[in-house]
Amino acid sequence: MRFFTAGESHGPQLTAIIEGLPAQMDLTVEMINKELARRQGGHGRGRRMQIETDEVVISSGVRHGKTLGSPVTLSVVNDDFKHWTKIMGIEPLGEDQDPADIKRQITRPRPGHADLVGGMKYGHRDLRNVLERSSARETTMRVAVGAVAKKFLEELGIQTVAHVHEIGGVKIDPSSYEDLTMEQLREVIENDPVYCADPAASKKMVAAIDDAKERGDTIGGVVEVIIEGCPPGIGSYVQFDRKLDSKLAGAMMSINAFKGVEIGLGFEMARLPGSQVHDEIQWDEENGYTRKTNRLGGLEGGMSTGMPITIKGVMKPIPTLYKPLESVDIDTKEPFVATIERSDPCAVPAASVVAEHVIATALAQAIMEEYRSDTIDGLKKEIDAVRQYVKEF
Ligand code: EPS
Repeated sequence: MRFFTAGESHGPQLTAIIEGLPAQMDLTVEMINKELARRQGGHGRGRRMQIETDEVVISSGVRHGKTLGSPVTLSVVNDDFKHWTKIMGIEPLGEDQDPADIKRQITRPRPGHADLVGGMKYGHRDLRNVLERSSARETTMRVAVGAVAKKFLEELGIQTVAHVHEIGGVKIDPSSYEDLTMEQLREVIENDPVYCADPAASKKMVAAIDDAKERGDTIGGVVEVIIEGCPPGIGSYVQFDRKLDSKLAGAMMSINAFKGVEIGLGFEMARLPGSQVHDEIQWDEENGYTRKTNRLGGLEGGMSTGMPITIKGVMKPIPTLYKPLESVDIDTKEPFVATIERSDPCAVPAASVVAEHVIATALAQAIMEEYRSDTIDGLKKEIDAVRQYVKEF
């Protein structure tokens, strides 16, 4: 399965094309819209989210609610485009139009954004040409594609959930979610303003976001994705580019503003002896091979072990600040203090939804690389056969 996304933040629409999905799979706009709405939510979002109501249009690859096996095209209209038709127009400028008159041109790169290097790389002296695509608005389509991937995984008995672990230095108490089922965890976070399972931490996170907003600053955090039901042996140790952990980590790092990834205990492993890191193996008739603990986060040797996969990502504070940072105007080469741009003080809750969807997409791709049936029922049979085989191995 491969896919592309396209679209500028204030352009007419965002688009994705997915190719290689199995046929006969249930797919509706409702399944995707539910996830798009979650991505738009979470305490700490800015004014743009009051303008947009992201709703997907499916314009190919699905008929009467089922995938055809042909490419699936998804699109979401940018409601804000109506305010930007002149600035973001597609048609060439008329002879009577002076490019210098185009409004909202940007010659002042924001520290921490793609603005400056992107302008250099593509020869854009109006840095708007960079930020329109580097904007996290793009994650809308990654969630849309991921919602399709999540449906695919669900059909194979694989569940995913993501939650917020930390915001602005406030950490979750792990005992608040460790004993919850996936379903319970999903329910708890869906009713929480920052998608966090620990009510005490959540309150402090909301306060930290409000405080950052007041100070004209932004704050980052850590999100965790949990996957249950993945059969053992997805990915491989035989070649570096087939390792599942590297694919999942790469997917996490592809999210705007993400700067680091941890699998299982992650960086904590550096501080622990091997006896407290590796998970002892056991076997019983009902469950086959399992591990007594899951400190390696469901991955050994670049392959899924069959235990839950746990992967965390860290999001830096959004670099568009009301509190100005120093930069240099590319026309005058004079230093300036950044002007105020519209921004979200904290998008970590939304980023947890994005993380869940990009990880679901990467896992679905890895499964489709290894199991090749062209129908969803064919794939289900293959995966069920693997599950039976590994139990008796
Ligand atoms: C973003 C800036 C803001 C965010 C945007 C990402 O948009 P605007 O420039 O229109 O104020 O709201 O996020 C989204 C639009 C979204 O859908 O998540 C940026 O600079 O990355």
